[in-house]
Amino acid sequence: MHEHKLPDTEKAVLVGVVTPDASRWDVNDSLDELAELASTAGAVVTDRMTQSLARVNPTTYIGSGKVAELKSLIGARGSDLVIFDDDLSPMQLRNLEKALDCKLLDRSGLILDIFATRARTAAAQTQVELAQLDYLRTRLTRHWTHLSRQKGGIGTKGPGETQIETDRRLIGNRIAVLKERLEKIDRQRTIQRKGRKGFTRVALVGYTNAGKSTLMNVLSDAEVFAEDRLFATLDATTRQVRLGANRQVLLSDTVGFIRKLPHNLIESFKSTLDEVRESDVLVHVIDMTHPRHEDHIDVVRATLGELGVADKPLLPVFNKVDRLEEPELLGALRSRFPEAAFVSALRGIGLGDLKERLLGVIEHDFVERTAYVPLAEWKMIARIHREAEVVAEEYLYARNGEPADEEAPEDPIPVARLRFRCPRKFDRDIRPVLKRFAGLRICAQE
Ligand SMILES: Nc1nc2c(ncn2[C@@H]2O[C@H](COP(=O)(O)OP(=O)(O)OP(=O)(O)O)[C@@H](O)[C@H]2O)c(=O)[nH]1
Ligand SMILES: [Mg+2]
Repeated sequence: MHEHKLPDTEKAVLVGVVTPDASRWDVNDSLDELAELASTAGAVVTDRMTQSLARVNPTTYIGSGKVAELKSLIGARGSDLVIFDDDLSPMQLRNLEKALDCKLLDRSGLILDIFATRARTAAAQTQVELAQLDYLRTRLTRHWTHLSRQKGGIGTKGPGETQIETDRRLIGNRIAVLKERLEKIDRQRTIQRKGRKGFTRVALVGYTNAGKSTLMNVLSDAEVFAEDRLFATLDATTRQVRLGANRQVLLSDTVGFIRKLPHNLIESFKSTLDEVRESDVLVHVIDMTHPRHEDHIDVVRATLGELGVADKPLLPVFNKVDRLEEPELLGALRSRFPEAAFVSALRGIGLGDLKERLLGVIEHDFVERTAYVPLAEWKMIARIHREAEVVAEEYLYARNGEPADEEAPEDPIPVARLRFRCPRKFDRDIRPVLKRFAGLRICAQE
């Protein structure tokens, strides 16, 4: 429905390397995902080529014999492009281009390309273009083309051919313009977010295609674009959701994660990902029917770590139970993740339990406090308003401790009594500071 017309699809060869490095994925799993990314970008994968190496070849990624083999394969198939499973260094890229004389893409380039075709809002487009330019800056070569440009699809406002051909300085200028535009968007978003103070904020996170947007839709009656394609969502959407009789939260849906999400993408998606950083609680949506869901969980955790939010309270939600083919898996996951919810966002199964568990996480991680703060300490009062949910506030007069001189007591000072709800972490931070005012004695009302 939202799809633009795809002209002739391009034929792609995928290339991956098997190394003894245990931290790497199995090459076939990795190429499966790369193939999925390639088809999302509009290419058809005709062949896969892998090589076992002690380590990735620093000059040509694969060995020279394999390069020759790849070249004849390209000739025989009439391939349009080669996609490498790892990111190529500018040197590898130059050497491979010389040897293969074919269009080349690497994992990051492909992901950036998909982002470019999917970006719909001005903010997402600016963020993607910035990431693309940053990435392209070191890779300006003749055959380094992006799929989206050929499709002439949505979001092709990325770096056009002419700019690539002109020179890096132009790119530098453009980057400066985009950064400025992003800063402006950032400021607007910060203002918007300020208006949401007082609500508990929950962010949906998870691997791409896990079902975050579908869950968002079913929980909030929102109309968020969900599709069986990678990176359907690039922009954060926020909706109000009722969890219990008198408990509303703000739920945000945001961009999905993937293994090796390019660094410059994380960097430029800062303002979108702020939604995750500033939330109180995370809901981690996992497609339990995906054969690699365990790896997906690890990738999401690592990405959350990179975003600096690894210690936020988190509710795991295993999705797509309706499609589960191995019933044993359900039992195994339930015992490993006793706190998790098991749902089908699509069929609306398990949503009541999910809401209850989410409420439990929220209640568990928030405390209610009362504090007296002199009005002169307005910065402290402002901080509490900013970071906590102030439930009640009143103004009184108080004296500091017992009067030193009974005959001539000091004048009372105006203080605020604040009752607020806050995350435990904020409570820990602010308690020692509030101790300073522990000696305040409220004066009897005159
Ligand atoms: N069978 C089944 N399919 C589901 C369920 N939830 C989501 N899906 C499907 O999974 C696909 C991806 O769903 P989305 O909601 O777009 O996933 P997402 O996590 O938002 O993906 P990105 O925005 O790409 O990160 C869609 O085709 C959904 O219809 C479910 O509970 N059961
Ligand atoms: Mg989505």
